[in-house]
Amino acid sequence: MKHVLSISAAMLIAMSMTACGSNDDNSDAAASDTAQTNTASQNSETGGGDMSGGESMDTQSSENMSGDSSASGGEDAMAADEDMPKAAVAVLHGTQGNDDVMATIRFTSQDDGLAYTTQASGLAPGKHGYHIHLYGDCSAADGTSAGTHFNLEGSSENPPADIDRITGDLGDLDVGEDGTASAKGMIAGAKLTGPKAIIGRGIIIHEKPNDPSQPPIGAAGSRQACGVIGIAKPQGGSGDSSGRSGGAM
Ligand SMILES: [Cu+2]
Repeated sequence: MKHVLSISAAMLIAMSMTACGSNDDNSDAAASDTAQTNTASQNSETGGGDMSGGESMDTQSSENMSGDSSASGGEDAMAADEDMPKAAVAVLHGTQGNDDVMATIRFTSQDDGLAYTTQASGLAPGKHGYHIHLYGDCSAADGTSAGTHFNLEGSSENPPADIDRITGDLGDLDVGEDGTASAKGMIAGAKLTGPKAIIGRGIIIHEKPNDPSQPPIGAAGSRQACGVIGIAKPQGGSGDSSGRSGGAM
């Protein structure tokens, strides 16, 4: 009994030393790192293995991070071609009150723009306008956080007064009686990278069709689904170098 008590007391002391070491981190990082390492190895002998594991992981990861950051400057300028975006995807979820709506839109790079295919479900039958919006932000329950339409030609927030087209337009989804729709299209001039990149932007499906007489927004009504465009793995075929692994999808 006495023996157990003395071990527990030793562990308590060791743990309190560790706690002090952690608190000292800010005042003298190098010195307290050394002290922590010593304390940690003592703990592991008396059963404090979890703590020593965690601390040595911390030390390693901070070393790795500093190593990466010093090397990344050169790598950024020469990103491997296989890592460059070749396809993009947006998965849309219904906004508040439209819980059944789902849609997936896939983009692939073409010489003159981006081709896209759309699959949607859970929508009311009829036509629904949908667009690329300025922000990839679906945090608002009604989708308004995605901002206005993304204008590939000039300002999105302040398009010219005489503009005669609907900006960011992906067309109208023609939804059948079963609530589903599929569509294909092309956005001329859009890219996956650079100033006209759509990756990181938002996509909104609206309750109503576009009204061509009301550019640049199209007055398609409330926002029923919202998603963010992200980099996608290329899907087989069409000459991409990673086609050999496309079968895994
Ligand atoms: Cu829209």
